Amino acid sequence: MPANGLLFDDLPRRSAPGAHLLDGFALPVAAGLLQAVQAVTAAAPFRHLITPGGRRMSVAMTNCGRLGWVSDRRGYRYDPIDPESGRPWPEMPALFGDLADRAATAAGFPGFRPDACLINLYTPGARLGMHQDRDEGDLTQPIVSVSLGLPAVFQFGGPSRRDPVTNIDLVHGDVVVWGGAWRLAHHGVKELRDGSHPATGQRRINITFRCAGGGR
Ligand code: MD3
Ligand code: FE
Repeated sequence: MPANGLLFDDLPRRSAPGAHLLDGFALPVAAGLLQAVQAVTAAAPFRHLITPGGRRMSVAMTNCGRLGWVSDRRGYRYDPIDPESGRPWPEMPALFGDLADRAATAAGFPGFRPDACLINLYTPGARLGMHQDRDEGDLTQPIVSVSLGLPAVFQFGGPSRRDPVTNIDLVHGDVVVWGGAWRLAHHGVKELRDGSHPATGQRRINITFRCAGGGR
């Protein structure tokens, strides 16, 4: 994978402006990010959400920031209140907002001010099926994704469910910025393999930053 380069420059027919892998971009702040995740989960613990179809997600989730992504039998939505606690989600740690803005700027999206931050926890066997992220109010803004801990095989396709799927490994410290033509690409994460990482033990944590509120 090219260092700090276009993610898809080796795949010219699938490349499009806006998708960038920033190899190891979060490494210098990884310990701080994990500490901040601890603080968030003390107030809003990881939980397994239920899909509208009634299935329990294998990935556990929580949120920080003004809006949090939630799923239940009624559907998917962004909500300012944590349904488990009845309180607002924890504030977004300053380190999160700073990293998200620096990564977005490095990828050509300056002035990124996410109002939602979804934190995913994978333990061995957890997976995320192919989906699009389209519940956000501002689809002109990218999504910034930070991977910590165990490596995962990330799958991405295209705007159509039938587009071919490519796999890439995301490892501890990787940051991906998905914008432009890639914003509505289908994507998923394969079943997490057993393993242990010095920073997280038998876990993978993925943090995504989103502009969910549509410019409010
Ligand atoms: C490509 N999370 O939370 S992050 C999600 O690793 C999600 O936990 C995955 O998909 C994870 O919704 C993948 C990478 C990602 C996030 C959003 C995207 C890739 C994307 C939006 C459009 C295209
Ligand atoms: Fe997603």
